Amino acid sequence: MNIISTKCFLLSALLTLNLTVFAQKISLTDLEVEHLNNPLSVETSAPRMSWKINATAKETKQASYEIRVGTDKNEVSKGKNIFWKSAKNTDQSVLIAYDGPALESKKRYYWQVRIKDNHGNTSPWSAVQYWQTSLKPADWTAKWITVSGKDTSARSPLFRKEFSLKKPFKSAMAYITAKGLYEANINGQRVSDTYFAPGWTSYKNHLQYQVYDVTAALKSGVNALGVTLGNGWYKGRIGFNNQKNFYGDTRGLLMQIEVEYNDGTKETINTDESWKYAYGPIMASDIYDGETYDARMEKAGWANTRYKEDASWTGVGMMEKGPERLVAMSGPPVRKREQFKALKIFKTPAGETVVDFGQNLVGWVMLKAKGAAGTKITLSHAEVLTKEGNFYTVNLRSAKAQDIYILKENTEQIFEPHFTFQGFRYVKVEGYPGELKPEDLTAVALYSDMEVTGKFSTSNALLNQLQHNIQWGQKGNFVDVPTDCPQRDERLGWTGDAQAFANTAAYNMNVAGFFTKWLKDVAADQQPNGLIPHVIPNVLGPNDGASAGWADVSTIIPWDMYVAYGDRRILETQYESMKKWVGYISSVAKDNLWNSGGHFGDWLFYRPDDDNDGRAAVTDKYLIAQTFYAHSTQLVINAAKVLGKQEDADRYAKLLADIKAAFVKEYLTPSGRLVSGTQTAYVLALNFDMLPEALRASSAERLVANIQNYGNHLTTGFLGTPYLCHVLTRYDHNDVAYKLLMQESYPSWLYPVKMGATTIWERWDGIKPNGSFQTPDMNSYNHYAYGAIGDWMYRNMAGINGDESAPGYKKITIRPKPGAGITSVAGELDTPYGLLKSSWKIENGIFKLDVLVPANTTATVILPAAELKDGKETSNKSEIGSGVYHFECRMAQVAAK
Ligand code: RAM
Repeated sequence: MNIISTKCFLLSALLTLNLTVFAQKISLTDLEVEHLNNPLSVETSAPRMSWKINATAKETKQASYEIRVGTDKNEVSKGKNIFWKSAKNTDQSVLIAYDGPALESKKRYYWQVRIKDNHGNTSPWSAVQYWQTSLKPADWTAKWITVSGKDTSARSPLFRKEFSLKKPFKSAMAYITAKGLYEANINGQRVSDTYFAPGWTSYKNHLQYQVYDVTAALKSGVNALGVTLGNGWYKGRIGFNNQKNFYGDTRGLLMQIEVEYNDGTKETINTDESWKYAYGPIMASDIYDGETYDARMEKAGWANTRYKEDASWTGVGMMEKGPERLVAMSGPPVRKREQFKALKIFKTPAGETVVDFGQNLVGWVMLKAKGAAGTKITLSHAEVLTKEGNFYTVNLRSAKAQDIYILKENTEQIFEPHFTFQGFRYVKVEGYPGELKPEDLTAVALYSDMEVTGKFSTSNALLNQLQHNIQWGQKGNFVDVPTDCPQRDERLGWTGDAQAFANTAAYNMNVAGFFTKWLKDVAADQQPNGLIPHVIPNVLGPNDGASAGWADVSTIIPWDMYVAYGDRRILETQYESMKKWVGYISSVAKDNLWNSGGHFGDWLFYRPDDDNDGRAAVTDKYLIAQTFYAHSTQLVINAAKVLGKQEDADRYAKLLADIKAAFVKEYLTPSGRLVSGTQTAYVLALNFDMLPEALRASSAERLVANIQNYGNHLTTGFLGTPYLCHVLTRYDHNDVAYKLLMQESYPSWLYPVKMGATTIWERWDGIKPNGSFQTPDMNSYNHYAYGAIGDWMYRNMAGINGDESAPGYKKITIRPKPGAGITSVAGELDTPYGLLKSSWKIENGIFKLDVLVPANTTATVILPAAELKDGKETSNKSEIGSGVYHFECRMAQVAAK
């Protein structure tokens, strides 16, 4: 080609490029399979694909899609060798199930999608994405290995093996799991940036394994594998009864690396009799107590090749396969997230050296130190200081929460623990050689790596801090399972807390995968008679369960996830468990009344110390139980309808009518008073529609009167709190809901904020107004349950609402309800369809709302008053499609309402 024709060619290429760009009015982003980006361990035979549509035109909807799947990336992108394709005229773009020929195990499938929209635009084919299928049981050829003899040492064993790859290879996958926790290395490098693998599940039922693409970590020739094991949840201390070895007394490792050579042949490297082990520098490690690391015991280069010292290592012991089922990991892994510099280092009145990181967080401290060999540095963790300013750990109960580092010879080292995490804002440092400087410490937050989906801010700084505290309560307690607290000798998957917070959690972050994983354990640990344990995974007694509002997690969270993510399969998978739970209640109920068994009731409700006036807000526990009996039954009806099980729906509808009738007979006086006159009683009765229609408005008045009687304070505990403001708003007392929200004195959401909280507290008065602490027996400063108000803030302040009839935000309602003199709110939610925004401000008496509606959805916008267009007022309700919109209305009208 001569120069001129090259130029012409370039010009025409550019033109084509420009034209294509111009023509691309729609494109596809955020492609996912089973809620994950290119997942490596998909267990289902019908993986579901989702995509989001980027569109410039308003009112864009998908008219049709075309998906193609194959096993070769290049060919898929050229449309060749496609073994499943699907083209449908539909606006479904979330969770489309693969429906082709049976998938092979441990194989990567590539896929691509393009769509047409309602305006006649066609998107280009999306980038090629993939999912990889999990192993079938017969694929496991590795053997379980452990130490030789009994596994009684507190130290962490290091397992090691070298092997050689003799030919050029194209791919290598590692499949790893452990009893205990593992940290795996290849050629001296961690195989991944994830922590606390294999995660915590109901180990006796199933144990997760992880899949890593280790192609880049391996090399031709000799390679080394090195894996450290820790006790973790499996063998370490678990629960408040000082249990050890709960799941088993022997740590074990199962690892299989499958290499595919360029010539198509394969080789597998397994854990087996050929491995060796020795004890390393982790002298003791336990989730509650912390870790002791003696750098003098390090074995330099042990996880790499050319480590000759392993001549003196011991041959491993072999372990029988247990009864557990190995399952592919389905939720997000734990990763390192935010890091915090030391804000200040100071001496307490007691003379201790303490570091303040400014945020109560969950994770650990990375410590830089240099000193004489044998120097012992102890880091202790605490959430709060006493009113005198001293380091306070009594509320950690028996959890030592201490990391101890013993230095080797005078070289600078950076320490961090491996198999433990602590909940802390302050760290006490003892034994540090030389002067401790802020740059010697970094606090690292670790939690399940969920994508942040929600943003919420207002013109009020205290509310913004509350939202911050809610988010940090979530971060600290979503460490592989949803826990009540992250710091004391507990840290358990308390079901009541999880159900109270699930909706708020789903606004803040994408928790679909996280809860899908945990719900499997809810079903796995459910007793054959339907009883749901108090904590999941269950480490209490098998029959410690069936508490109203706790066990109902089995119906509540599946439904919440269905509504938030449009995930019908969660309902399908959990449906039997949901029914079994309602079946359990029916089996213990008499005349349709659930009035037996032990219940936590409205846990941690308002209760003054010296209660001569009888102001404690005690709600009859069986009254509460009856409302949750109804709620769970209602959710089974909802699920039955979604799943097309009409007979079930009818049967449970009949049951529900009986449950409500029994409630009215037992707990409501003819004039409309509940036998417990508490806020929680009215809130639950109203929220779950327990009362005859005619009495609802007056009951809401009683609720308001009660709130006023406490000087506009809430008195609710774990069960009433999540619904309190919702009920007030629903029954036209939005102003009272705002009064509760804005209340700054105890008990209220903003009281802890005023007291300097950076997370949500377990109790309304974790720190009392005089600076003293609540009982150390149970006083966590990082407990998300009361953070459930976040759901109301997103729904009513930002106005962002989904719709049960078209879940996953396919249909949206934007209905902001301003109040309390707040002049602006900005809300965002990255829905399964894309980004949704709803932000408003009030200027010169005009309420101004800006909205972004994602493509392929529709929204109903309901303004607080009639819309103001060209100086004229029209309806306050509009139906819109995707795009950016602006609305205005007069605030005077709102105030007049
Ligand atoms: C304590 C915690 C937890 C709660 C149970 C009933 O362990 O407060 O959050 O769910 O009690």
